[in-house]
Amino acid sequence: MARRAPREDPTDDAVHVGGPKHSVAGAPAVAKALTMAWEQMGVRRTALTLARVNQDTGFDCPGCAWPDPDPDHRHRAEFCENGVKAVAEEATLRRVDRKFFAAHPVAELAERSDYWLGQQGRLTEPVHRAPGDTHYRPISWDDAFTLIANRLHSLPSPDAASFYTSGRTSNEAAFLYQLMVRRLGTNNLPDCSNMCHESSGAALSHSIGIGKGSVLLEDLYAADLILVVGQNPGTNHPRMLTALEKAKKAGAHIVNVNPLDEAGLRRFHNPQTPQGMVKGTDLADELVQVRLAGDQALFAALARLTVDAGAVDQAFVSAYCSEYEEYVAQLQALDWDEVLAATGLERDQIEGLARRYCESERVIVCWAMGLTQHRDAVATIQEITNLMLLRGNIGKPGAGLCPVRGHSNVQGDRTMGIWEKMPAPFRDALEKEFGFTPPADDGLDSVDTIRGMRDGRIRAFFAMGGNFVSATPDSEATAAAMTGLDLTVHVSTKLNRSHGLCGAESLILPCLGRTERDEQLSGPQAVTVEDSMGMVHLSQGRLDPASEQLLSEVAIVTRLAEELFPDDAESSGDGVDWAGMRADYDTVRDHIARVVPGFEDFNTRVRRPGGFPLPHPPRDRREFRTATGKARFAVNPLDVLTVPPGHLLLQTVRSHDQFNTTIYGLDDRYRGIRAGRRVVFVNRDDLTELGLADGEQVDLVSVWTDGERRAEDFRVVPYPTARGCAAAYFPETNVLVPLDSVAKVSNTPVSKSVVVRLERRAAR
Ligand SMILES: Nc1nc2c(c(=O)[nH]1)N[C@H]1C(S)=C(S)[C@@H](COP(=O)(O)OP(=O)(O)OC[C@H]3O[C@@H](n4cnc5c(=O)[nH]c(N)nc54)[C@H](O)[C@@H]3O)O[C@H]1N2
Ligand SMILES: Nc1nc2c(c(=O)[nH]1)N[C@H]1C(S)=C(S)[C@@H](COP(=O)(O)OP(=O)(O)OC[C@H]3O[C@@H](n4cnc5c(=O)[nH]c(N)nc54)[C@H](O)[C@@H]3O)O[C@H]1N2
Ligand code: SF4
Ligand SMILES: [Mo]
Repeated sequence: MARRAPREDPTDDAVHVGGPKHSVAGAPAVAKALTMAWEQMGVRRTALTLARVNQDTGFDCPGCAWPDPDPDHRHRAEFCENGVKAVAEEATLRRVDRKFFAAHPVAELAERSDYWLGQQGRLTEPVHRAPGDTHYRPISWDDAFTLIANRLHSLPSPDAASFYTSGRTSNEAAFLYQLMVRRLGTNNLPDCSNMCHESSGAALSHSIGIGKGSVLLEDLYAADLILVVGQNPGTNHPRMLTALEKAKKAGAHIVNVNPLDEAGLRRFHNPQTPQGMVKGTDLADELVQVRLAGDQALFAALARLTVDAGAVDQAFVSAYCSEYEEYVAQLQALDWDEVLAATGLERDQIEGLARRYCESERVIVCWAMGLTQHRDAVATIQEITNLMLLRGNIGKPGAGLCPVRGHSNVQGDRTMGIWEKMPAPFRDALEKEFGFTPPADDGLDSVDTIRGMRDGRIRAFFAMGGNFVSATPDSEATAAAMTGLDLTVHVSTKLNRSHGLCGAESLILPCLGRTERDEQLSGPQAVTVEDSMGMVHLSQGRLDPASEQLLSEVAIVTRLAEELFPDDAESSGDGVDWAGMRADYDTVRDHIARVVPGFEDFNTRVRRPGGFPLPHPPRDRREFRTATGKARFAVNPLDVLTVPPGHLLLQTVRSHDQFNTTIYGLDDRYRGIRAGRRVVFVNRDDLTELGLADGEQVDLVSVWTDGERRAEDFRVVPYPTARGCAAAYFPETNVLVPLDSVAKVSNTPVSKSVVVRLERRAAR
């Protein structure tokens, strides 16, 4: 099959609704993935590239952060449908060149959808839009670096710039990037984590002393009970289904806690085995169809029932935990009417689940965005942790907490110091290693960066990957803030809306992707990544770069740093040797080994097959480095979210054909949607109550203290979701999420419980 030209956006009336699927993966998934790959890269390149995904000597899948099995247990095809799409999106043969930029003014790019922009192909050379100019025009790398350095140096203070990171950046590039930014003098290092698992990190750091999950892949196979809460792995972590299938065969009971009965957790046809293709396995034994934002109440009720049943592991609690008495006192005040209203569940079902929890010796709770993007996300995750502590479900095989991360290296970027809140030990280690004093004050996260742009405190924005304008809340306000800046710089592989909605002066710096060969002075380079379970391993691309002009992210950072800090190049011996680190990434890893705990002997250990695990004190030896030196029961009062009559709670989710703001296609196969994205899923009974019919077109209007926001023209789809709840896709609905609607403590945008009403559109 020849590669096809990019498709245009179809009209909204093309959308086809077929109802949710009852089984997933299997032959249709393989067929769909290969068709998309062939369209983008042709047959030969597809075969060559896929043979190397997630293999020991290949590259890490640029999709999600789900871990790979150890090398002895890997299949020849160790990837999923959505991994293939992610690879095809990057390894595409389509190109955006100077003719493209001459033909499409910035004003036009600002109007295009992320789908259309992504379809144009890979960026091939650096481009610059001068202030007042209508177009991006080619610029040499040297001129680009000189210009950016001059602009950054002429800011009133380093804190007038903000440096974003998306989670695909390698450990090496991330480490150098934060080093450059801190050497410049600011901690303004927002990242996609701020919108993603920040709530998990904040909750777990307080409760167990480390912001990462405590579960390894083999633990899943030893669990008696696995709760999958607020997560849609069939779409977003497809190989997790393989792991759940194995867990199930080993005897685990699986419960899906979700307002939507996601097809991925129903029946799974494993494409890696012939039996799987034919028979399939029913994954979830039970659906707990909780109302949006009802999980804190649910888990508090489970904890109360555990205490009442006398099922607390007193030995564990007294040896390892603090604040137990305060916590139990609070549980005594639990109000069942409040629990039933918040969860929308029957008391029987909660009691049944509590019994199963108390009878299970080894329990794992997995979660993703369904928990983290709510106002009380941190309290909710702490409530889950409380429940798990009651029965010692941490630090033993087959049990633990498992936040499932999004971007393939989002966890690693944080480990490398991409964080606006710089911990003192990290700062001291940087100072000792590189001989300068990093800034001490906290910087701005993603939401505060937008506020800073809006208020004029931020004048320049630099992005290491990602699509800030589309991924962040309150799209209109954010776009206005971004276009009001003096300078925006985007290090990117593909075009997206942030390139059109840019500052007065703007640069796009095209970089290598995971799949591509990275040659430096000392020869071909590999980079490293950390998966969701804290395993660090190598990734080496082998494809010819999309253009000879592309630089690696490491090269871009180090060359810009040389322009920013010309004194470092003087061989006085005490500056940072940027050129040396660029020439040989082993040198970067030697620095990391001395700065970041857990990376001792990095270069040797990462070359072992499968890489190495990072230490996790609660998992490894039940050691909790919290403020009390013990695992902490967190006491958080219940504050149930109320919705005014005639309104619904809207969650914004991913379709099966997208990776965040990258839209691969317009179908959501498992939810029965084809050829369109402007749909809103609503419970049939709610539709009846609201006087709306299947297929009607509505505007979604969100209500917030500062006024209303509107997303126009969505088709109503009756769907089995919890009562009072609705769902629609992001980024189209980000316009509805108010900038000030953020989770307590973590400051994460509340993208999963937006109060909306549906307004019928006048008949057309
Ligand atoms: N193919 C593909 N893979 C991806 C991504 C992608 O876009 N496409 N994105 C990556 C990234 S960055 C991330 S963070 C992950 C995201 O992975 P997910 O978190 O699985 O992604 P979402 O689509 O946001 O789905 C949220 C799920 O939580 C449920 N949910 C929402 N609110 C609640 C609630 O209040 N309670 C409960 N119990 N459930 C709730 C929703 O119904 C939905 O099933 O996926 C990663 N992997
Ligand atoms: N309403 C709503 N909003 C959300 C969410 C939600 O559930 N609902 N989810 C949030 C979550 S969990 C996340 S993680 C964020 C995601 O926010 P981001 O990480 O900012 O967004 P992405 O869409 O993943 O970024 C895609 C862009 O990254 C660039 N890119 C791809 N690969 C590479 C690479 O190797 N190097 C470089 N330099 N660039 C590359 C491409 O140019 C591409 O256009 O969105 C958040 N926004
Ligand atoms: S599960 Fe995630 S990491 Fe694994 S192949 Fe699929 S997209 Fe890639
Ligand atoms: Mo994410």
